[in-house]
Parts: sequence; C-alpha cells; structure tokens
Amino acid sequence: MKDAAPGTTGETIYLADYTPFGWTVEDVHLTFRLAPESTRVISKIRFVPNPEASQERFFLHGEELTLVSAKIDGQSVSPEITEQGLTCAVPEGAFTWEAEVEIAPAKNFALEGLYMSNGMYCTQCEAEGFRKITYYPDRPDVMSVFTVRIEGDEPVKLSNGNPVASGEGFAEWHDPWPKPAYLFALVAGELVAHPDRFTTRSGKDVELNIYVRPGDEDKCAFGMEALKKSMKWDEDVYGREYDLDIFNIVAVDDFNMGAMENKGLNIFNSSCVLASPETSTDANFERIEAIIAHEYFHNWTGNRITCRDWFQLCLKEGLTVFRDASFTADMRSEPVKRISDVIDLRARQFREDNGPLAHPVRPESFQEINNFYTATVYEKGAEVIGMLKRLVGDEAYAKALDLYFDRHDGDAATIEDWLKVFEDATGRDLTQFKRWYSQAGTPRLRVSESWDDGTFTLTFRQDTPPTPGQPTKLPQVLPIAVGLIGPNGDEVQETTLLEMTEAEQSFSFSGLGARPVPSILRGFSAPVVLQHETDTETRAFLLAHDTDPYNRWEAGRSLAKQALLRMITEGAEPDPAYLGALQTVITDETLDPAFRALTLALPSEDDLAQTLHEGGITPDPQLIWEKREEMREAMARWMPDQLATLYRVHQVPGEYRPDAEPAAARALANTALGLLTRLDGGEAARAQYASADNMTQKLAALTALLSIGAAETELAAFYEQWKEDRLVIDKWFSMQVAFARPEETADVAAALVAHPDFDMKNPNRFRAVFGALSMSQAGFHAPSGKGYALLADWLIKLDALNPQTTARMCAAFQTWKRFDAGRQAMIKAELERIAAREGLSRDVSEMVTRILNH
Ligand code: 0A1
Ligand code: ZN
Repeated sequence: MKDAAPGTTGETIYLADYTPFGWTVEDVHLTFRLAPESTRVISKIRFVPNPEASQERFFLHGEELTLVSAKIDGQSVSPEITEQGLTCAVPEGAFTWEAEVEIAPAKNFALEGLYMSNGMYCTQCEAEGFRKITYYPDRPDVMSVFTVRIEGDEPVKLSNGNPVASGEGFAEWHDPWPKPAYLFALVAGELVAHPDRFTTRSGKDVELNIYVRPGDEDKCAFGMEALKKSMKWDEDVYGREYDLDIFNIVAVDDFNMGAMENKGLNIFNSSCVLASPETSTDANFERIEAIIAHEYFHNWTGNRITCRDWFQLCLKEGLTVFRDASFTADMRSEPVKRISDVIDLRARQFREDNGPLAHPVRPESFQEINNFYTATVYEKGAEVIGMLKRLVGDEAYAKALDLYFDRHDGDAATIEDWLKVFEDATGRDLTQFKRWYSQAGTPRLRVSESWDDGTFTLTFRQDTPPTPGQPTKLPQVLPIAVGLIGPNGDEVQETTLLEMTEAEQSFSFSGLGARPVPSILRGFSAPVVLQHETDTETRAFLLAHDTDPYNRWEAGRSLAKQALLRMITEGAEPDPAYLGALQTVITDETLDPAFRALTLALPSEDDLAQTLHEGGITPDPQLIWEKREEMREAMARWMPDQLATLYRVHQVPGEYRPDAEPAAARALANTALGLLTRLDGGEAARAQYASADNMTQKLAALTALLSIGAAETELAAFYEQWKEDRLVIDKWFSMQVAFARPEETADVAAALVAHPDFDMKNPNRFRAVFGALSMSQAGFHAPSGKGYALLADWLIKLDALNPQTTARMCAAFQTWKRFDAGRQAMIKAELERIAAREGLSRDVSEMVTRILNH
C-alpha cells in the first residue's frame, strides 16, 4: 500500500504507475436486500494471491458505504476505513472475505452505483461506481465470476448472465463469464418486457427482452429490430456470436450517459432506446439503432476483452465506435454516415483538441476518469482504428481482429496488446503509428501542388499545434487518400492511398496528359485539418465532378465557408458562385437526397469561430450568427422555385417508416422548408405542423417557425399534446433555447428552468436546457454575460447532486480563449466562482482547473 489510498481528492493518477492487484478474485456472491433508504449488500468473495503481483497491503475500494460487518474465513475483522475504502490484515494464502454493507439508493442523485429512477432500482458502475455498492477491488483488471441474489417485492429483478432460480421475493442470476466490477448491473422494479428471440449462427436460441415502464411497451419494436440486426451483423462481419442464454435491455429515465454495456443486461437512457413515429425523429431512430449496436458490440470489444486500466479506455471505446459506425454505414448510406461523422468529429473532437481540454486518445494521467469519456477517446479513437484499417487493408484488418479475439479473449488488455496483434498479423512496424495514441492535438496538413511536363506533384507538410503538457510534436503516420480529376471532369487517377510519415513529403503522379485537379483526403482518410489553397472555381469544379462523395460534400462546405468568412471579415455579399454551384447540386435528382440535405447545411457557428481564431481574428459570435442568417436568407431568395419543388417532390407518401430512404427525403424536404419559411412567413411550416403524423415533420415545422419567431401557437399546442411524455417535453425545452434569438437565449433558458416541468435531477432535462444554451454560440456568448452566469449558477447547484453531468457540462467554457478580452474576463470570473465553491466535486474541480490553466 502506498501512503495515500488511490483516488484521494486532488490526487493525479498516472498510467506509468500501473501495478497489478495483489490478489485474483476466484468468485463473487452478492445478495441484495432491497430497500430505498437501507439496502443491504452482502458479499462473499474468494481472494487468491496473484502470482504476478507483489503482495501489498490488502485494500478494497468503497465509498459512501456503511459497513455492518466484515469477516475473513468466518472470523470477524475490524478493517481500517477511509473515505476511499478499507485496508485489513489478511492471511498469507487464499481466503474468503464476507461483508455486509448498507446503502441508500433513494438518496443517490449522482446516478452512480445503485440508485433509483421513478421507483425502480438500477445501477451504473462504469467507471468506478461499483465501489458505491460494496467493498471490492474496483478496477477493470480484476475479473471474476458473479452470482447474484436479489431479494425484494419488485415483480422484475434482473442481473447479469443467466437466471438460475427465482421464487416469492427473490431471483438469482449467474454470469459464467469473468468480468470486471464495472460491468455489474442490477435492475428491479415494476417493468414490462417486450420479448423476442434470436438464433445464433451456431444454432443457440437466445431470449431477448427490452424492459420498460408500463405504458412504454409500444416504443420497443424498433429497438428490438436494431438489436437483432446488430447480433446478425456481428456474426457476419466480425464472426462474433452472443454467449449467454438471455440478453436484456432496460430503459431508465435518469441516466448520466447514453447507455451501458453491462454483461447481458444493457441499461439505456430511455432517450436512446424508446422510439415511436409520433414521438421520435428520424435522427432519434438512427441514433437509437447505433447505440443499441454500440452496446451490443461491446459484448466482445469491451466485455470479453476488457481494459487493463482506465487509461486504455479507447481500446474498447474507439474500437466499438468504429464498429458501430461500420454497422450504420452498412444498414444505411456509407457516404452519408461518413459525412455526418466528420461533421460531428469537427464539432466536438476538434474543438476539444484545440483547447484546454486536449488530451491524447490514451491519456497518461487523470484525477477523475469520468472526465475522460470524451470525443477524443471515443471519436478520435475510432478514427485511429479507421486509419489502421486503411493502412493495412481490409483483409489484414480482418486477420488482425481474429488474432485479437483469439489471443486476448478473457483478458484485460492494453493498446500495446492491440497494436502487437496488427504487427504480428501484418509484419508492419507500428512504432510511429502509435503516436496517434500518445500525442494530442489535430495535425494541420498543408498541401501545395506543382505541374511539370506530365508529372503532377503534391507536397504535404504536417504540423500539430502544442497542447497542454505537450509543447512539441513529432510527425504522425497519415494515410492520405487522393484521386485526380482531369479538366473534362473525368477521373484520371482513381483513389490511391499515400502514406505520409515525414514532416514534409512529396508524392508524384506521372504520365498525365493535362494538369489535373486533385481530390485530397478522400473519405476524410485522416483526422487532420487540411489546408489547401484553392480558388472558388476549383472548389465548384470538385463539387460538380468529384467521384468521392465525401470530398464532393467537402468542396461544397469549403465554398460555403469561404463565402461566409468573406461576409464576416470583409462585409462581402453572399457569393453568387457558391449559390449557383449549390443550386446545381441540390437539384440533381441523381444524388441521394440525404447528401443534398447535408450540402445545404452551412458550416456551424463554432466552426467559423475556430477558423477565424486560428487566422488571428477574434470571432464576434453575434456577427457570425447574423452572417449565417443572411446567407440562409440569400439561399432562399436565390432559388425559391427550386426549393419549393424539392419540398414538394420529396414528400413521402404513405405510412411513416424510419428507414434511411424515406428519412433522406424528409431531411431534404425539411431543409428546404426551413429556407422557404424565410420567404412565406411560415405558411408552409404551419400547414406541415397541422398535418404531420410523425415527430420528424412536426419538429421540422416547429423549429422553422421558431427561427422566424412565429411559433407561439404551435409551441403551446405541442406542450399540451405531449406534457405527459418526458422525452418529447425534453425536445420542447431544448428547441426553445436552441432557436431563440441570441439576445434572448439566456432569458428563455432562465424562464424555462422556472417552469414546473424543469427537474434538475433528471440529466436529460438539465441537458435539454443547458446543453442547448451552451451549444447556441451567439446566445451563450451574448455580450451581457447572462448566459455564462446562468450556466455557472446551475452548474454549482447541480454539482451538489450529480458531479458527473455537471463536469461534462463545464466543457461549455472550453473555447473561452477564442473570444475578446471582455468575454474572457466574464468567463474567467464564472470559472473562478465555481472553483471557489466549498465541497466542489473532484469531477468539476478537475474540469474547471484544466480550463482555467490554459
Ligand atoms: N461505456 C458506455 C458509456 C458509459 C460510460 C460511463 C457511464 O457512466 C459514468 C455510463 C456509460 C458506452 O460506451 O456506451
Ligand atoms: Zn462504448
């Protein structure tokens, strides 16, 4: 034992300090006697000395537990207890530990450990929540077989693995697969099941259930289909079968994140599983399908092979995000999925990578691991896997994955293990590639071109800006997919993968008849900022001719961005060249409507602010907002007839289906509606609102009306219709903030938190208001500073109840150094006000310190 127990407040934990636990856990028996204020947890754990570890003092994690009794080999013991856990003298060899503790799930508002949501018991143990349930070595490299007995009057009582016994007032579960404590789960309550079955490819019959509160049964069918598709896909594409007799999903209203992959018992934020045409949008349906897949895929990438320690989080998360993205691409449209993912990556991960919260995909230190469930670990982690696959090729990737599962099934593994599998399967040296895991920051990739007598040369320079703790960077391996297009629009060089390893490197293509136009970074083949000086004509040419759909979209986006930046910095008019090129694309009926809808969307306010900041210009959030509005107005005025036609032609007849094809048509029609609403005073939107039979159409109409400030009647009707449905009312809260005029955003948010339906204890509701506030750049950064003060007030209030959600929302302040001195001073004062609070959680303290120390 070191002097301080691990996890003490303010203590930093380092990857380099990893040591294995001194004991292995042979098996675990847990009995829960459920009671809201006084649940008893009785544990019986068999510890065996770990031959691979040195025998330190025996320490078990445990927080907020009342120890009733403890025994070793049947003899009472009196351990030494601290806020983090207990230590105790133990015998030399193997021994049995028994303890009884008391906990109060009804008073647990942090939603970590065992807690209650709407009268139902549920758990969340990742990352370090199990220590709030009982004393245990709560670390992912300690894996064991769990047997669980639940005693209580609740009609449904669930845990991991297979059911083994049940009777009046009890149920017993046994999970034969050794697992870390973070995958433990328990649910008990008045729930109803939506049942189904799945036969695995080896003929095993699996019982499937989605458990929900009575009344939500009609919102399970889509999730169940998504689950079965995921099970089949993992068999077909990764050769991975399900490994228990039963797979349960439970929907919970109060949940800090999206969902959790507990072995055989996934627990979901109800917003990520419940779906119906009347209450869910197309985007909701797609997200639900992806999250169900994500959690299911964790069964192999996360559960069967878990992480040795929390620094390795990307081992399971990056890979599982990569897998769920491939699944979505297969189920829907590959290019549309890729474009949407890049939009999201730039919005969330690039922002993180370019500010005070930047950290490597595999961090090297943390104070609170819950602060590292980030876009960098998840989304950049998935990009790193995509690059690896691109570099080694599909076949070698499949071979490496098979080797990974063969070699590491049942292990708690590391990134080194993961990369070694690829080295062994392909003979490649991945030493330099590994920098993607250790170096933070988004590489800038500058390109220049030259043409000489039939030879076209591209010269690339890479450079990664400094990030906290990493002032200098080394060159990374960059897979750069390139194609060349001849002057007549034909492709003269199909996509080829250039492998850049140096700080500066040139690649030549010879034997060309005429100077081509290069299409660089096709499919966004590496997560970098591409800096390529090109003119409007070249961009418009690529928008018209590129065979790579991603780069085609990118050409449109860069045209839009260039035009907007000129409007912002030079007071230019909306660029007719952009509007003309856009019109050609959106009216091209050979193109996927979803692709066209994405092309019609403008770069975000945040993206523009970041670009201005990098160019040495202090962004003015209000001006950026106004210019985007002006551009949207210009788009509407430029092509009113075409937009009206698009709107008409892409109406989907018949019953609502959430599939990709009708969803794409609705996306295009609704984008057109948003623009048309600027011209018709809301007539078409009002008609759509009145006639729509699904939430996608209703919400599109309502937000179109909100953005012209004409939604009062519909907003009130919407509330009346849906006031009993928590998930729909979340939408009602968030859209009012998201679509308010910037000068009113903070007041709208302040009024909404005074609404009787606002419940700060429910993370979805809290996020509905404050997530929308912080994402509305011009509203949040309004010159009055009201947005900052309101958010800080509520973060302080929430921290006393739910540190995890509070800490995540502190990231709203991460871009503060982009703005002018006045705004910076106001934000700094708010951050300092939060930091000075007595009893501030470790979660929030770490976040605020990192943001302030930039
Ligand atoms: N492993 C889950 C995400 C998750 C992480 C932490 C949680 O509570 C602190 C909850 C869920 C996933 O990747 O889906
Ligand atoms: Zn995950």
